[in-house]
Amino acid sequence: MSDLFPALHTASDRTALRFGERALTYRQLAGAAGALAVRIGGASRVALWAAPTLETAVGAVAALLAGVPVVPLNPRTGERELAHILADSRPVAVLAAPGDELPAALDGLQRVDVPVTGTAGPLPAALGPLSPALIVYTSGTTGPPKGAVLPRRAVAASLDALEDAWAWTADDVLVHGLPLFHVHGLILGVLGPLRRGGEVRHLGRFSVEGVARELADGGTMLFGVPTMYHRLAEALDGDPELREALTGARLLVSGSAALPLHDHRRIEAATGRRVIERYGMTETLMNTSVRVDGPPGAGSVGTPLRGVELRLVGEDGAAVTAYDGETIGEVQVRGENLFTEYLNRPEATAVAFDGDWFRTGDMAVRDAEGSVRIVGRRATDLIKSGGYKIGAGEIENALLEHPGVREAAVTGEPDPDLGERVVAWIVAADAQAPPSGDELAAHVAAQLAPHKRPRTVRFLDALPRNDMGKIMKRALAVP
Ligand code: MCA
Ligand code: AMP
Repeated sequence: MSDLFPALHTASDRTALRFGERALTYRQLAGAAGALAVRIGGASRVALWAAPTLETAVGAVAALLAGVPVVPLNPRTGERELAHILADSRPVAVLAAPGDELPAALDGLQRVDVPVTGTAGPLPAALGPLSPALIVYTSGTTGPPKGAVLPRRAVAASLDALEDAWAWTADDVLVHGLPLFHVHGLILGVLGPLRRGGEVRHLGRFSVEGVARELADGGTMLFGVPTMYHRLAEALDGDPELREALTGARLLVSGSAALPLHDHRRIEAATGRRVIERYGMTETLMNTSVRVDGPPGAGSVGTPLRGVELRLVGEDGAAVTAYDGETIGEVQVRGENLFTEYLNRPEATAVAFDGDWFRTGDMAVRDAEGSVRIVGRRATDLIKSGGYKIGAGEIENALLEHPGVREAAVTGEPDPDLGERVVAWIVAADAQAPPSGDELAAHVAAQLAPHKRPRTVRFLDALPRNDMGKIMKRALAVP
């Protein structure tokens, strides 16, 4: 039935998916997703309304069974961003749960309600390794998000490399509350357990209580972004049940941004369990990880995963040969885990590669054991907030469309909870009557997405500019 999900052949009564009270066994999932796959078979591309529901998981599996490329949509995406994604990816239908309310922008698409019961019909036999599986939108420094085209082989290669690094098996029960429109929550967090034949329990939305409850009730693994581990670390002191639940887990994995040492240490001190970090990207899926059987590595993202070649390239364009924990270079990777292209963006795809090496834009060092430590990013105009990648340029463009804004610059500032916080620097159109910070935040949330809204808004008489008129972002600092 599927090269990606062998466990769907087994018709087993093992639980595959659990979202709160609702669950599906492998037998039920094979039926529901198989039935939907027959309905959408032959479509050129479908969108998936990726709310944190059972239907989103079934819809994604169905599209993969049918060999139909699927574009996950953040249900909170604002008007401007949604219009861009739809115009760029041109899906012919949208998969959604029967009760989901869809915005008017989707009116032109055929709506297909995702079933949670059904009987599988005939499916395409073999699909090529390079045939597109998912198109995941990701922000760059300027302009609207680009669609990373992820082939089937990248999904398989990356998930199998994680099986190797983490000894991930069908016995594992993965717990998380990640959003389902990004690689972390959807590919690792839903397709990962299904490829292993194990179970995923999704919390609907992240909460400390939900994590404690599900880990105490049979969960073996936890996935989260650093903000989630930070919130767990904050709660540990007064919460013996949480401490016990984390202590009992087989594997705690953090990714999407760097987990501060302080949080690593607090969790380890309270539970005796280390948090394992892995490093990935929408375009590359997973590149490195601390191994379950490897040396502990707080502050490190571990070694390259099986099948991933990694090099560091210095300012001079030459590969860094030192394994000294000091010499910094840009991380470049190659392997079957990579995307094939940015949809409709051949120039952007070309610049992203040096031959078959993908330039990640992340700066790192390597120690004598080959462990990688990420030390920064090439582009200052990319902000990681709560594990979401956010481009300064897209927010500036949205702010400039607000009538109360004459000039806008966006920067990231350190934030104890979110890692980085989006900060907007504004020159008001009318200095006597500037718009409020809340109004500008709501404007960005409505145009782009709530997680892209500025958390701090500062008003200036003028933005600092150099002789060429370019905004000097480095001169923008807390007044
Ligand atoms: C607030 N809200 C608003 C506004 N203000 N809505 C509209 N307009 C406004 N002005 C709403 C939000 O929608 C949300 O609603 C609620 O207020 C709280 O929003 P926010 O403050 O953003 O949430 P948070 O609680 O601070 O979120 C923290 C979080 C979240 C849960 C950690 O940042 C998160 O889920 N991060 C995960 C990101 C991720 O998965 N990244 C993976 C990409 P409501 O309360 O109803 O929700 S990276 C990746 O995939 C690579 C491959 C990798 O390496 O993993
Ligand atoms: P995205 O484009 O949203 O998939 O985010 C990918 C980026 O997240 C990478 O290029 C890194 O900058 C960052 N990232 C992911 N995992 C880690 C990690 N464990 N430590 C530091 N940065 C990370």
